[in-house]
Amino acid sequence: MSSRQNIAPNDLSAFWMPFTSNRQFKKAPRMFVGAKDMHYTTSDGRQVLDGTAGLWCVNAGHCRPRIAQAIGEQAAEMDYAPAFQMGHPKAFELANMLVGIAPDGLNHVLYTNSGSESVETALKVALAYHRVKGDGARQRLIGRERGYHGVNFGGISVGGIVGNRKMFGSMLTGVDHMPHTHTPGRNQFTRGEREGDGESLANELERIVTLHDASTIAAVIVEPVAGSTGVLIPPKGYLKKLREITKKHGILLIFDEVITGFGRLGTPFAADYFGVMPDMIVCAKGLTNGTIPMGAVLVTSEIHDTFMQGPEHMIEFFHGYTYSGNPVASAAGIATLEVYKEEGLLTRGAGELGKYWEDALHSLKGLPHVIDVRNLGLVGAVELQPIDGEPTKRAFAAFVKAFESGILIRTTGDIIAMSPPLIVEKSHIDQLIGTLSTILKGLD
Ligand code: PXG
Repeated sequence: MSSRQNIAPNDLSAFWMPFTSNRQFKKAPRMFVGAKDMHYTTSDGRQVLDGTAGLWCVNAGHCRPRIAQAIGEQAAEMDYAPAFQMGHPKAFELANMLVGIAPDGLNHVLYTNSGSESVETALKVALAYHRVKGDGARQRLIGRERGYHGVNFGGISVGGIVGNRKMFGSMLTGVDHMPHTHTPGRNQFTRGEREGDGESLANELERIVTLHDASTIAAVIVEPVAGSTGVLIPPKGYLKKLREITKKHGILLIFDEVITGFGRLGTPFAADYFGVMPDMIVCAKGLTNGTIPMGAVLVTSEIHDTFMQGPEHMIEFFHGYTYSGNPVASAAGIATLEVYKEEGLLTRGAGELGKYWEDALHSLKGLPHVIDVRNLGLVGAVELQPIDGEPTKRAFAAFVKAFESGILIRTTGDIIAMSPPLIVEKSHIDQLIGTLSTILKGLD
């Protein structure tokens, strides 16, 4: 008999889990089996408060009936339509809704299935845009140290997280990186954006432009607030200055808003929060409230129109995915944006609730191991002093204890990151931060 038939359905070995310590997990699995609004249900029947909106994506809270219904209906009515040379109404409807909430000027949408694919798509648009304009020498892409732009080759090349890069060879050539914006020792425990070094940090881009010459650079890509690396808030004036420099040199500016998009900062997009208009916005996650994989790239009319030339029967941009604008994903996106709108979720993190979140987070200052607290909108991070010689161990212990104590947090290195669903109430914030405080007091 082949060994195939001997594998029990609940055997954990076949699934090689992503970004997971597989051996640790499989010895002591942490399983969710249900979710509703602000909570998960574990396989042993416990309620866990979701302090991270899943993985920064369930912005409207879990299992919203409207979204579930839209998905079910669409799957029954028309499951799939070819993405190339054919259309279906909901992909267009969602694109119009997205443009409706996007900053003015971002008028066209390319669909993808994830943040990583959105990044690759935006980088390819940037390269092709310059080439179509007859400026094909602009091939360099500039990212930033500690940046996270997904896990595909373009994204890890412009990204700046060593663990995500070092195994994979030389990756894309012609890439350079600006310094990250975190200056520990100078800006610990800042509430929101700090003053002081925004311009000087952005001017590092001028140095890179001087080195390579603007005529070789296609685009700069940054997360407005760096998420995965541990919530790094940019200093005041930084993004404005990056915009000035890129504009001056004819370089496209791409905001990777996979995390900051859809209300995380108390505005629809971070571009709104910072008052800076990029040439493209990359998004995913919150677009479908985490239900169905979908991402998007929003581009200006200038970029879009540049491609719309040549014979009309010709394909203008040789790029796309089997599932670009998938009907079920589109239906999920439409229902999600309706829920955001009706409940005012895209601006809920501004004002009083954001202030409450900030105060709660900063109440952790002074607790054992806490060396920094950072926040903006409804995102926050608590940085812990690593255990000597054993980086990440302390924060991971906090994560496991948190799960056992009924709260879901996220850790990256020795940083605890939190980003609750935007439906969060003050009582949830109290529970989240209260439990975390108890855990921190008991950590080795
Ligand atoms: N860009 C940014 C800014 C992201 O945060 C991606 C691209 C890639 O998206 P996909 O959908 O391909 O995973 C991301 C994803 C975490 C965490 O806890 C962050 C992400 C994904 C999973 C976990 O920091 N960000």
